[in-house]
Amino acid sequence: MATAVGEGCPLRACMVRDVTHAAASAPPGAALPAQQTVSAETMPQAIAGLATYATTKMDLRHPVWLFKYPEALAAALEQDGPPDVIGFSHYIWNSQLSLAFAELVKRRFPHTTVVFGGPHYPLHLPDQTDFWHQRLAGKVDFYVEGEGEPAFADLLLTFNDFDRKEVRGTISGAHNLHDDGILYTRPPRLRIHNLSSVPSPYLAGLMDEFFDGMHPRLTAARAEWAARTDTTTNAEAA
Ligand code: B12
Repeated sequence: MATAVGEGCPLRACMVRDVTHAAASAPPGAALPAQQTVSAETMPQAIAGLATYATTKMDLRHPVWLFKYPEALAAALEQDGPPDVIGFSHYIWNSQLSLAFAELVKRRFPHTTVVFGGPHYPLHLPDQTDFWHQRLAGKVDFYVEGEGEPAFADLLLTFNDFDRKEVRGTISGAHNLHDDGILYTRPPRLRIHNLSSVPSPYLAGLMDEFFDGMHPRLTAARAEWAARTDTTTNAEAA
């Protein structure tokens, strides 16, 4: 990778996860069911960890923007224009909303690279290939399988130097369906055992805006998750 740790990285990434569904908050033109409830009342700690980890690997010219509420993301995209990279968490409870946003972003901002991550992803290659063709193709550029922090940071560093079309199966844990129709994959790397390598998003102040009724998510779950053997993937461990 040509960009060394600590060198300037001009990319701007923004992310959304566990988004609140509301009739008025669907992205314009998206066919989303009208819902009125918060689908996950937890702070977006996982994506915030991606952000704090990334800052240990590169100097981002623009801080990573975190989003939980779709209204805020839609407003930011309207007002501030497209980011270079946008990441979406993909859980069973926000799958449709994340995919609708991804489709909208791809339609309006084709140069923005869309990265997905999270456990709502098949475990085995044949199913992953079907999943890409049936749900992700045309909306998502990369899917990070398993723990996201190192793979996401590697992707950001790579996009800093290379066109995303050149990235095929070179980053552990990152999958992408190339124009040639082949799903390029590399298995996730070993799990992070030293969780202090992911600086606390709470101490970094990234969670402050989400003390608005959302519940903090504690790392106990991850400690349990990380304590399992290295021979299983995150999804298998779950
Ligand atoms: C803690 C937990 C809960 C908590 C908190 C949930 C929350 N919203 O935060 C509670 C008890 C509330 C809960 C409830 C439910 N849960 Co739960 N829960 C978990 C558990 C045990 C740990 C999650 C966790 O904190 N992991 C630690 C964080 C850091 O990891 P992470 O979220 O996976 O994020 C990492 C990667 O996925 C990836 N990543 C995530 N987003 C992104 C985005 C990008 C761009 C990238 C690159 C990477 C990336 O990188 C992150 C950092 O490494 C997991 C099982 C597990 N062992 O993972 C199930 C799990 C997430 N839950 C699950 C389910 C189904 C539910 C329920 C729907 C159950 C039910 N029927 O009611 C509810 C609904 C929750 C809701 N809407 O909020 C499923 C989700 C399956 C799926 N396909 O999405 C899981 C995976 C368990 C399972 N195997 O079935 N849950």
